[in-house]
Amino acid sequence: MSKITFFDLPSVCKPQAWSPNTWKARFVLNYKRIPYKTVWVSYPDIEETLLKLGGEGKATSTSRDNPSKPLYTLPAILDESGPEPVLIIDSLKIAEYLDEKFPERPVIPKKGKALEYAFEGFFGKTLGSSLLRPLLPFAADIQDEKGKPYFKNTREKWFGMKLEEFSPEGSVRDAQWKELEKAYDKVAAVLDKNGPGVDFVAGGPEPTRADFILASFFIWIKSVAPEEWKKRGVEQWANGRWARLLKRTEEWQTVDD
Ligand SMILES: N[C@@H](CCC(=O)N[C@@H](CS)C(=O)NCC(=O)O)C(=O)O
Repeated sequence: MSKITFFDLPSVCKPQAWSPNTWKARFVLNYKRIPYKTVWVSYPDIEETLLKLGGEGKATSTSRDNPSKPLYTLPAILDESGPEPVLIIDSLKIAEYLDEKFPERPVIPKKGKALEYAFEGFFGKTLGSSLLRPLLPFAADIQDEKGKPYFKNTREKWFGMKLEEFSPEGSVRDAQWKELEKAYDKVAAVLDKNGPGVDFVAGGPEPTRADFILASFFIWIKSVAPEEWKKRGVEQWANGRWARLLKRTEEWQTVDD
């Protein structure tokens, strides 16, 4: 019997789940049909929560403004099905752990592993910062009360500007969305190499973690900025490829809110 707790970031959205990084892991749990329970942890409580569960030394990176300070992040899972509880932090490590423990319905298939691993880097490089400037102000708005000031202060510090300056309405914002669409078109151009009618990155009938990465970011955009989502016609981008991906992964977009 699986006894897994999934740590996710709360929001005022319905359902609450909004973070692209945590969605990457939630998708894996849902796809593999592993029972779990969500515990919602606001940004300022992440470090304390994970340290209490034995997360010491498991920070995924360091703080942008203080490279000597470890940065504790979500997603994380706590597996209490064995004799000792196991805490896993980081969406990729979670996918690897769950594939090992629950080999059915793998999300990192045995064949083509190298490309599966390379995809996340390619995605990150191609989308680069195009996603952040237009989306972060919206992500700030949907934080819970506790997370709001933390999100605003940290992001303003990282970028050295006020949230209001990230994506001012008008020509600046319009250009950012055009740039974002163009960056996504570059990803689509690579996926088009799979041939017509193929929706998933690895080219097979089942999704892999790469598809969940893509879908997670679209869920992020759609949940934090629903008006922009409509206004910018994201569902029409890349000949509807992204809308199709969301449809085909809908089954695994459930949240135990
Ligand atoms: N590589 C990590 C990245 C996780 C990450 O950056 N998570 C963000 C939430 S989207 C976080 O927890 N940030 C903590 C903070 O900003 O203090 C993963 O894939 O799990």
